[in-house]
Amino acid sequence: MDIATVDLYVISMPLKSPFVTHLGEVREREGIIIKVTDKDGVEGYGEGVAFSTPWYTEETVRTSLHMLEDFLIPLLQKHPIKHPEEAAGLFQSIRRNPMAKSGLETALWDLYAKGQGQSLAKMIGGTREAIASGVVIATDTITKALKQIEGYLEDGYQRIKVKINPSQDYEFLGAIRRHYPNLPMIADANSAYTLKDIERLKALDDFNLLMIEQPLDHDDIIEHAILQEKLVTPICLDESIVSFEDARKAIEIDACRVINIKIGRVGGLHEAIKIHDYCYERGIPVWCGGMIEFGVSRAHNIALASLPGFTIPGDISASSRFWEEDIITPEVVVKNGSVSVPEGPGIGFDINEKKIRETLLIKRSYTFY
Ligand code: OSB
Ligand code: MG
Repeated sequence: MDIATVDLYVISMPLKSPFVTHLGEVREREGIIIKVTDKDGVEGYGEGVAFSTPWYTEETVRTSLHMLEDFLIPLLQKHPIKHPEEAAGLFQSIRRNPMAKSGLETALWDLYAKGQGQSLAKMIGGTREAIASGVVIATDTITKALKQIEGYLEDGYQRIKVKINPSQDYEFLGAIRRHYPNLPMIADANSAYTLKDIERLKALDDFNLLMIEQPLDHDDIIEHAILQEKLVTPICLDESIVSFEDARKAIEIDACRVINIKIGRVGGLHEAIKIHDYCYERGIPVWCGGMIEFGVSRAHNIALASLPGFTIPGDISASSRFWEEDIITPEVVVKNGSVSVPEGPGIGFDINEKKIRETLLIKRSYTFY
């Protein structure tokens, strides 16, 4: 891979409506778009998905920028690679910071696939032409939740995920279930509970949930295993899985029966595929999580979710779920509950350069010699 330049674009865009969880609200989304250009002028795009503040994981936009410009890009300048598979190994000398690594690594995957004239989905072994789409309800009243669900079901989404916490769970999910007895539904707690809440969590078995996502703390996999033993509802881990090794250990001790894979959270496409392959061999279902992301990350998610083990609809919604106008063209659209997997080279979407310019906060460029 003959890299000529790497460009970083920090952008910021307001969400159409606030994304509310017990951890706080997201109203404005900052993100880092990473462009890698090779000496033939081929461009690959990745997205750094850390948030402005460390509410979901410890990374932020600023820490990602620091990692990229002071460590990851210099490492790539010093050690040229032949294939994107090599990036994850190269970045191992830098501890953690998976979202910063993933932003650059995914750009390299897009660049390589484009250089080969092949779609990224095909290149990584994707087998689907379309992927099933789900959507997240992140709001604080039952009235608002029911109204949003009605709209999303009209749009065709195949399953919903509802954010819960100890002051918004049994009654909230019960109200939704009464309106929609058969709707495939996930409850995501983002670590709002502890093992002291075991009776509260057992009560949620009443609602025939597809799964409960990350009920306990981000590093409580032992406690998740204790909880899983007591629940009928499968536990899905999100925050607890930041590497392949985490996934392997969690499965080994039965801390979860489903895994939400996010490319950024696990440090890149290579690691995400490794987790997929491990789970696929063992019959553990996986699905692709979301990060309130822009179109570049959404496009990488689509490629990932085309792998055969992604059997549950992911948090892969249309661009219009969050944005008035996305930074890719065409935008991601949901038709009959599905998103089609593009066949064009790389991620299969173009960059909406006008939108990048309009939302740009910081631009940095690095030349490779
Ligand atoms: O816990 O899955 C999560 C968004 C931001 C941070 C964490 C989570 C989420 C979501 C997915 O729930 C939202 C989306 O569809 O992008
Ligand atoms: Mg989650």
